Amino acid sequence: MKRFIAILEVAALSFVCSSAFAGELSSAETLYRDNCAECHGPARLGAIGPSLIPESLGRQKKEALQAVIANGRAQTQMPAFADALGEDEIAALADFIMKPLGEMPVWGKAEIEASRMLNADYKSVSEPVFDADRYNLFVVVETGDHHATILNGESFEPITRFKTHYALHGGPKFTPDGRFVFFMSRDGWVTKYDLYGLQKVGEVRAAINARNIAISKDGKHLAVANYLPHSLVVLSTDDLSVEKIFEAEDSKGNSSRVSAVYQAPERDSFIVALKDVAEIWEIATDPNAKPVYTGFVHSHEKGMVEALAVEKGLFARRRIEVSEPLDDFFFDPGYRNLIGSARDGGTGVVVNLIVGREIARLPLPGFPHLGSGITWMWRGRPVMATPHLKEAKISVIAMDDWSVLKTIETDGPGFFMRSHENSRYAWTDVFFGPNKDVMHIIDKETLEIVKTVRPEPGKTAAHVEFDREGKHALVSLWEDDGAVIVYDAETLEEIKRLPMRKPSGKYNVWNKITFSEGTSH
Ligand code: DHE
Repeated sequence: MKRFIAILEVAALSFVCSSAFAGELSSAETLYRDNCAECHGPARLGAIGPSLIPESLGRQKKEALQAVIANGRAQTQMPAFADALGEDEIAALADFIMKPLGEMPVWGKAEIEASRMLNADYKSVSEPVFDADRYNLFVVVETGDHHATILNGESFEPITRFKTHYALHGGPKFTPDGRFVFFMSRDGWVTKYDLYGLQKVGEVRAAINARNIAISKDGKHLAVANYLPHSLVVLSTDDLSVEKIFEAEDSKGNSSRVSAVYQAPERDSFIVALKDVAEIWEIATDPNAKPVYTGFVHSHEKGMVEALAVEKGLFARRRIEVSEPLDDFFFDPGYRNLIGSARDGGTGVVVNLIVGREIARLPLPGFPHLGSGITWMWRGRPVMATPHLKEAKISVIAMDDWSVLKTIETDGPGFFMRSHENSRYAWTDVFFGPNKDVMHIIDKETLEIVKTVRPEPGKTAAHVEFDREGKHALVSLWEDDGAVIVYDAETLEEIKRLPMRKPSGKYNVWNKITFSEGTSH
């Protein structure tokens, strides 16, 4: 760890010299240096504590940050500063950490490799060390105190619980055999965990600020999508070493944040969403991938069009030009088309991955959250349903002609939606607004809400995941003193409540490795 902190400080030096630290320090900067830098790094990039930059702080408001500085964080090493600092000083510190960084941090192969730590005590086992269906485990991410619980998906008893990095985000990703799981924190840490031996295998910091991860079809490569720096990092899932770093730039050299990376199993590739440029990338994960031409030029001499250059084999990159930057992708079951959100928050754009161009646009006002959509067959037609982050509705879209089949009114904007092949119901939360404590249950045949449950009045209910057979639906009580609530997926009655610390998401091994149509991938 000491070696990593030393590397982090060297990496930070370029900022420190060229940023405000080089000249007169403002009072907030002095306060930061004297009170925070030791744990959070001289340039706010994190050390033993998380990084303190807007990209990592997420949606936290100034008041919430002030409260953490004043009172500390329970069950962490974050101390309370209320006795040492005045209210004005705490407010100045909160303002300071909410300011964007002045320059792009350097976080290349050397820095990533230097952060890599393999667990010297790790011992590989040939069989799971617990007595439960290895495929029907749930991995529950508890962001309340930054832990993960491995839950038996039949008895709903916790098998083990362990500490994670601060602020995990996005779904953990599983190797195709369900043996290993990879977690990612917003601070860019990737952790490999053995679900048979219930041990951490190792970890590496792939970025300063990361968005999500995706695993390749063969389970050998893990891609990390990053905002800081602008990069896509590909790691070996075996030992977390760096295999490839793509600097995120379009074909004209314009730099971009990477919004997300997805596995396209049917295509044996990663699909990459770029936040600031009008391109989507497809990165081959098949060592024998067909050549991809990176451009064409008209040769007057030969009187013909010639290929400029070609990328082929593993990690060959194909650039798909689109009319505007697209985000938050959902794929049809065959991974032939993706639908992404346009920046206006009111349009879904369908891109056909075979021909590599847009084929349809559909009106989806109110910021659809396409990434958490689900799909099923409805009266012989493939449909998808998506909640909206800013409007109280669910859109049901026919994927054969990309028309909006139905808009279902809800009690407020939602975040996550879930179902299972064996269930006739789809569950969706009302994440925002006064009704954040309810979950709607929709009949997938009639497309009507058939029941609304309120697990705990006034407490946010969110994020559902089914067990392997689709017999139970697990709902999060998204609070620090929260719970995972197990419902019978047929009778829709609560059958068990397990106390948990803000269980932000839960992930069933079987549903993930089989790409169940009712869950995220
Ligand atoms: Fe997420 C998944 C993007 C805010 C909790 N979120 C994802 C994914 C993306 C994404 C691209 C899919 C990744 C994957 O699983 O591989 N999230 C974004 C945003 O752009 C947004 C709106 C703003 C941001 O700050 O990044 C955002 N997300 C949040 C939150 O505020 C949530 C509610 C709390 C948190 O922990 O940060 C949140 N996002 C989640 C969760 C998943 C997720 C729990 C995994 C869902 C799943 O079941 O797969």
